[in-house]
Amino acid sequence: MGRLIVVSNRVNPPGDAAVGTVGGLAMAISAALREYSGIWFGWSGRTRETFTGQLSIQHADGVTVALVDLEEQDRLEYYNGYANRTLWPLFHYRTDLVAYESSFSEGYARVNSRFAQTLTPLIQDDDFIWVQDYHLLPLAHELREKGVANRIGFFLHIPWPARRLITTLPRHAQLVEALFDYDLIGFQTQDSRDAFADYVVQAAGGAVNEDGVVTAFGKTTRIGAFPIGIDAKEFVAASHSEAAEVAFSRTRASLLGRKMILGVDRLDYSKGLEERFLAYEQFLTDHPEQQEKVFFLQVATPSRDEVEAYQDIRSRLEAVSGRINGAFADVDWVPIRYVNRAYRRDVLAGIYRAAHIGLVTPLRDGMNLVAKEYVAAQDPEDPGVLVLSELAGAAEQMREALIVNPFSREEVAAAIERGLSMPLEERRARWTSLNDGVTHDDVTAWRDSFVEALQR
Ligand code: GDG
Repeated sequence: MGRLIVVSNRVNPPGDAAVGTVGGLAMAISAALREYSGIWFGWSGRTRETFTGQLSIQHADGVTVALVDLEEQDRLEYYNGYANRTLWPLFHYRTDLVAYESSFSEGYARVNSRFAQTLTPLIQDDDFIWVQDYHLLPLAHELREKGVANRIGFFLHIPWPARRLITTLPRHAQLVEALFDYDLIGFQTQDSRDAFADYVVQAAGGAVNEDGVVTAFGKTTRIGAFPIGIDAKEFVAASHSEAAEVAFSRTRASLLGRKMILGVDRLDYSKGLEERFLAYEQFLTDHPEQQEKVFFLQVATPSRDEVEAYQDIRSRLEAVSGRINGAFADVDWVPIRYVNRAYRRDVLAGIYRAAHIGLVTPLRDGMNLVAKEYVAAQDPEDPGVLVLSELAGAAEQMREALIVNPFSREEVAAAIERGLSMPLEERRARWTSLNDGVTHDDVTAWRDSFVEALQR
């Protein structure tokens, strides 16, 4: 069997795992690459004056990492531009935030072509290639143009939007047609897979059969839902680590007998943080008897802060949390602790375990791994309650969570109240069933099912 080549916008070299901030996805990809003696190819995150296509190659932990530098213009037009100001908001249903600039689509095409140009010489005949996410939708097309005939698969980590949304994108047909140069296209959910199929049939006049074989633009590919999971074993171990125990005890001690509601997110408008803060305010208003008995910890790690919409959401959240704290706080109690920093993964696991409610209410999310991590980190004897948005991909699998509409303050407030008063027996029953899913459908299962389908 050939080698596996994983291509993604950014690469987390396996050695970084020691720092403890590398996510489960990076670890799973590293593990797959070790198994297939593979290569992980992507942007170094650095820019230089002109593009040279020169690769920096490192060998870490049985995996070869190949990194390429881009130009400053690429960063602005491809990364901050088309990827994060056009595709990300559009695919998360925020058409109000979408920028349609021709320089962005040119930059996106240029970088995909540069990726193909630098990657092609590394490819051997029996390698198979797995491309990750929305930054690289047309990469297979670029590789095919350079004569690459290998198996190439694609996995989309974010939602595939409804047809009426994707058709607002200039040259959408070109973008979708390019996807037909993959041999397999994987989505997080059945819902995304169906939305793609709907586009193929209704907008492209193509056909989809029940095995997921799709034909359009005179080409054929396959589609499927491959819901991503977490490395549950690793995360359970992290939640028992010394760092986690310390974080757990520190957090619980700071509660002074109160109950804690927890949110953990990248600071992104798709995560519904403002709506979540307002729902919590609603809860405090609806249940004055709960004031001073709970508090809400929101960890929001700064992200993409060169993009204006991210600066906006950051200042809005500061204003809303400040206003709520001003309105409700007392000398010895603040209702919201809003933290803008990143924690080590093991520390985070301890914080999850200390929380009585995991509040995961994105307005749109491909999957949402925080929901799964929250479950994995719980104490089986005394587990917390997961409140989960029906608009997160995770809601297709995690039906035993308290499922809410994140746009409804009343619904979220009621779910918080229900979670806080849920009897131990019901908490255990719900958790057991959620945890079975998280353990069984883990990141290894995701990876293996995709790679097997690609080889088939
Ligand atoms: C995209 C899709 C899909 C967060 N704060 C800290 C920290 N995190 C980690 C979490 C979790 C990860 O970041 C976030 O993953 P999500 O899945 O919630 O969201 P995105 O970043 O938007 O990911 C998403 C995912 O891709 C995978 O396919 O599920 O839908 O949008 O692992 O733990 N990690 C550490 N410190 C923090 O402060 N160490």
